[in-house]
Amino acid sequence: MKEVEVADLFVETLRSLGVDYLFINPGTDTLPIQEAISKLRANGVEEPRVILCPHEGVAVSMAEGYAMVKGRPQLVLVHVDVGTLNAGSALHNVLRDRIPLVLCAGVTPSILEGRVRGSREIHVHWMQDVPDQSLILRDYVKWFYLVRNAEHLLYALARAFQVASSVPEGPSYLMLPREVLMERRERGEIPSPSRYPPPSPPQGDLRALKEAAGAILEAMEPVIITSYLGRRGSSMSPLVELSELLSIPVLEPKRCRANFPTTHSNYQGRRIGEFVEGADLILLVDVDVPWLPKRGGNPLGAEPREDARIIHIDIDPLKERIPLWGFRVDIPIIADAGIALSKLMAILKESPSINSMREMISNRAAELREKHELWRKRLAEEAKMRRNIKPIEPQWLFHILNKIKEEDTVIIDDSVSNSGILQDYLYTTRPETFYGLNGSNMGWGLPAALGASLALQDKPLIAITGDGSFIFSNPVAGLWVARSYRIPLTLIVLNNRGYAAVKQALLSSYPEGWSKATGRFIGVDFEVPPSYKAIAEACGCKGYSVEEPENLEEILKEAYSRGKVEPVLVEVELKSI
Ligand SMILES: Cc1ncc(C[n+]2csc(CCOP(=O)(O)OP(=O)(O)O)c2C)c(N)n1
Ligand SMILES: [Mg+2]
Repeated sequence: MKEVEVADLFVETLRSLGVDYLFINPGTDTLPIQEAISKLRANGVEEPRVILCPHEGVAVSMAEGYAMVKGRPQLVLVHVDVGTLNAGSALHNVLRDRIPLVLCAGVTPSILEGRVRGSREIHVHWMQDVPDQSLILRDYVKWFYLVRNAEHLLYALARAFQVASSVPEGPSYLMLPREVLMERRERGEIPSPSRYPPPSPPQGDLRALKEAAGAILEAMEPVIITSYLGRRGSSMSPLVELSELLSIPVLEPKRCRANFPTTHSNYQGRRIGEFVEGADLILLVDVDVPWLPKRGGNPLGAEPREDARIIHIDIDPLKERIPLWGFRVDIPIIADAGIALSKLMAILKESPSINSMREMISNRAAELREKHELWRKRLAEEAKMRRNIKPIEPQWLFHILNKIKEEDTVIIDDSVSNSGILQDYLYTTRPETFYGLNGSNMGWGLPAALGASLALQDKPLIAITGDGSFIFSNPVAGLWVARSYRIPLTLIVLNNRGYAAVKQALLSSYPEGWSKATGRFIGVDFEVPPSYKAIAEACGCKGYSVEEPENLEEILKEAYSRGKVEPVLVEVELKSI
């Protein structure tokens, strides 16, 4: 039988694992895989496609962006300990956003003598020898494994994909020693990944759902709070049905997905405090932080009633990866929330008590409509009041952007301190048209949007990022990828000359502090910001800059239309922090 290199078997397996793209940043340990792909290409096989990412953070966030749209894990391949360290903070988002992803890193050769193929040969092979490479990111992966021999490499690979794809999804980490990849062996049977599928997600325990239905029917003032239900597009419609059946307001403390049509009269935005405090029943659906401690005028601050019953339907109700969670729940239900909501609906619809509730339900509907319309009217007025204000105000920006974007335009939200306003103004009506960062690692927007755009193919995409987050994202690496691989997108950089989020937090923690009294805030502003437009142009992308509120619409329109076919950056000058 013909001998092959183990790396050949590795790359041949990737296709069957659903890998369309390999996001790579190479080193001496990844050479066998690069060589194997070259061999594949020579044989006319063009998949998986390879994207060279000149920074590992870009590779991880691109793979995240792709998987969040497609639902399938992709492969990121990086260089030993150093590549893993660079990948690290982007991996925080993958874990927090519950996105399936497989990260592979090489391992420096452990065989010192040169007799074995792949063994140590250059200076860095000693420098990159660390006691336990997995320690770098153990807290950020669901599963990790050091491949010790060729025999089990493919089983480990299949398992890495299986674990990453099982709910709650997340990253797997596989460490690949070079000697193993370069080993020659007879082409044995490649284990079929179809024999290692992820288990189907839990559907919701019927007894618990019946109990939940009973509690919902008894409630006079129920509310629904969600954040990432829309991770499966089909979940939006059961939520609409449930909200309509009983006229229950739907709130989003942090929109991470398109969960509910935001133009629906039951939709009440982020006004958590206003709705939660009177509620006697709170239905939490796929949400990590439903409200915040009450403080100042924050609309997310709330103290639920002591006697409020709380139901929680979530793919991850335990939040095991958040050591201290603390929200009390009476009826926790682990389930794919879309499926569980459909089952809940079936139970509710059969209930005889619904008929006697008709009047109350229609009164609630009318009340919610009025609240929704008043709120929308107020938002529109607030935007219009700012139409001539320079520097441009975010309300005006997002009001205009909302007019320009189409119903199926995909929004990637990395707008940090402006994310609440963005959420208020940008209508999200269709499933799978909104992706917001749930994690907290800055630098996500550009690379995540690039990955999403690859997955979306011809669908238009607008990404909005803070200037700080943009700089964190390794913009030269990201924009180089955008240009080199001709990935279309419209990226809006919110230039407020610094870290508004940190400044706001400082003020809120030290309302009477030195920073406030002296007006000198340390470590938050970019006094002399770079030209973001010039950075785009230096990378071969089209760049725009807008300062005048009256030019905003025209420039955004032009940028958006170009951004459908090429990478475009628009820098919008907002008020300095
Ligand atoms: C990697 C990383 N470093 C630091 C922080 C802390 N941090 C949170 S928000 C923020 C500022 C982000 O600035 P920008 O993107 O300009 O958004 P703005 O606050 O101005 O809206 C920082 C530094 C973080 N979340 N992630
Ligand atoms: Mg900023």
